Amino acid sequence: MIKFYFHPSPNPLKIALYLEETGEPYELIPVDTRKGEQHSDAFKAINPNAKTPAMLDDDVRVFDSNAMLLYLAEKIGKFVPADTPKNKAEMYSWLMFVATGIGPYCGQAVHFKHFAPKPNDYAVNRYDFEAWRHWQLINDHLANQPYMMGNEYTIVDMSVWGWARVAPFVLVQMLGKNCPMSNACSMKSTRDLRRSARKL
Ligand SMILES: N[C@@H](CCC(=O)N[C@@H](CS)C(=O)NCC(=O)O)C(=O)O
Repeated sequence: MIKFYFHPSPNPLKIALYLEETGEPYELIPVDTRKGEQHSDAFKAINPNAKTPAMLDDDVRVFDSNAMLLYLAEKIGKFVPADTPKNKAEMYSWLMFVATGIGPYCGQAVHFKHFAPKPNDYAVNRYDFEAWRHWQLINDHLANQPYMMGNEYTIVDMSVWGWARVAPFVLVQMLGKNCPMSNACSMKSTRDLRRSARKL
């Protein structure tokens, strides 16, 4: 059975959603990153980068959330688009966009807005600008289609959802009814319907 190393934060939640959506059996192993448990030698043998999420599938280790989504989707065969070059190109592009853009910029925006010991306008403005710019792209992309890949709910939506949940905390001004990014803010692709997402 899959051993899933978890902390309740955006990147691990993408994987929790996939496992819940597919019903794949897994054992959840909490890693308390606030206590520094990610730095133990035992955990670093699974993820040398010392971050959650990670997993062990028998003797196969996988780390980094979007790599894990791809691994699981290929293995289980659910929530992946039809295997065409066009679909694959679109899926890889958006997954990398989340991994290298949404995730890091949102993470740093949160850090400098909410947790930095001293106010630093330069850092806040830099990461806030990029976080907003990245969410604007998602928002525009979802303006005329329900899901990131068009009409089909896939691992790309799960990857975006991990961060969409915390978007109001990242982009403070998004709070409120007149959210200027309504498509991204309400995360069209998972809203209303996904019982697993509501559970997590
Ligand atoms: N690129 C990694 C980033 C993982 C990451 O930043 N995880 C955070 C939780 S969302 C973490 O473990 N933070 C603890 C730390 O940085 O020590 C992924 O997508 O899995």
